[in-house]
Amino acid sequence: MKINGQRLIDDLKYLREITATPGQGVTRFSYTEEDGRAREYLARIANEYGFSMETDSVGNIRVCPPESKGSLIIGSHIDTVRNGGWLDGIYGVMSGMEVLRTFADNGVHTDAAVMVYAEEEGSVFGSTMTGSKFLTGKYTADDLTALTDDSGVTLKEHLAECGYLTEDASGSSLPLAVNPADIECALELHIEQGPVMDAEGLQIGIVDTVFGMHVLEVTYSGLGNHAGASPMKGRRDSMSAFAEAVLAIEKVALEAGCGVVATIGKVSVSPGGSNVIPDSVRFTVDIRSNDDGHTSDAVERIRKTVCEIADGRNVECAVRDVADSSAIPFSRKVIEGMAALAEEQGIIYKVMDSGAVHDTAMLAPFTDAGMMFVPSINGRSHVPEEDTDEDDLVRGAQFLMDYILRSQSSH
Ligand code: HGY
Ligand code: MN
Ligand code: MN
Repeated sequence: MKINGQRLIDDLKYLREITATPGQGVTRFSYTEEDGRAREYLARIANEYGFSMETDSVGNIRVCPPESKGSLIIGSHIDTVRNGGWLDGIYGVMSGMEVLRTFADNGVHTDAAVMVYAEEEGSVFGSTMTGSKFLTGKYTADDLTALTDDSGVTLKEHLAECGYLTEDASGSSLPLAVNPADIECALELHIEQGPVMDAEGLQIGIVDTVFGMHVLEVTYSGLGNHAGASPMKGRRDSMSAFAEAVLAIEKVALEAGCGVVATIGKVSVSPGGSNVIPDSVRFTVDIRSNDDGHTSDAVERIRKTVCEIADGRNVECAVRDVADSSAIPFSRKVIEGMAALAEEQGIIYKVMDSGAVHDTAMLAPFTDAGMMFVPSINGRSHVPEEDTDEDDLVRGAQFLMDYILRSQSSH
């Protein structure tokens, strides 16, 4: 059964234009007007095919064909980073929609459904995989007020504004799109977002382990003052402390080896005048590896290092743990099934880890979960240059279709 590759590419090209930063990549933050327009596009397809489309209290979406039990979920996300690419997340969602449409077009039953996990990037609330963390109980109703955007507005307020949180959420009364206990298999098709497949000429990546991650937020508070009238000696400069910390953190990651990565991607300076010594600098540190021991060693070394730098410069240091998730291995059954299919089809594939995190990993403790990758040109992602050959995009979606057909027929 062949998917309609052109329809998939046309969908992706249409959705690429739903961005808050036209001409500068795709910016489609959760709970914004752009997010709403992408949801409307999904609703139009669901309506045309008579699929149900439910949105839960945190904004996760479930699209399900009328006869389907929805026991196999094909998931990903529609939100992006700022000035991101046109494929991250949305490729997996639209490939899932293409699979459901292909089954319907051919009059073949499936128990598959598509899941859109809300706020996967954490671009608004700082925590990745937010929707799937609620679905799997890592986050509870208490986190609706604990998670806030940069201006202090809580997730709960955003959700109420979008109309998703219709009742006063408390404890287990948070209505969610699926109960992981009802899921027999969770799959995700995604771009690799790294250099391996492009460099090695691979067609399909089969994911073994998704990296664990830990995000710290560090705030240095020094003494704000006049840039010209303050002698260099005796300054308590939080910007200089930040600069020293950046290079020290890089050194910790390089010395850790074992594939540990650490990134400082977001920094804010107060008050932010060119003629003012900052009174504070706040920055995030995103630390990851495929082994929780290595990740936590690096986290603790970095926590200690940033505090020592503060002491040495007589600035205060506050460290907040923003988000974390363990390194998660996918189901051997799914990995072996995908590898067997790739062998049979003569596809050039590799079983590999994922440095990027993905919602389907949150479901892995509850069900047979697995992921497949297609190459990213030049290994770029989370940038406007993110791209994948159309043949690779169609091959990936067809592989997803074939894997589902195979697993359905073996039931
Ligand atoms: O950060 C990640 O790995 C994912 O893109 N949210
Ligand atoms: Mn993604
Ligand atoms: Mn991403």
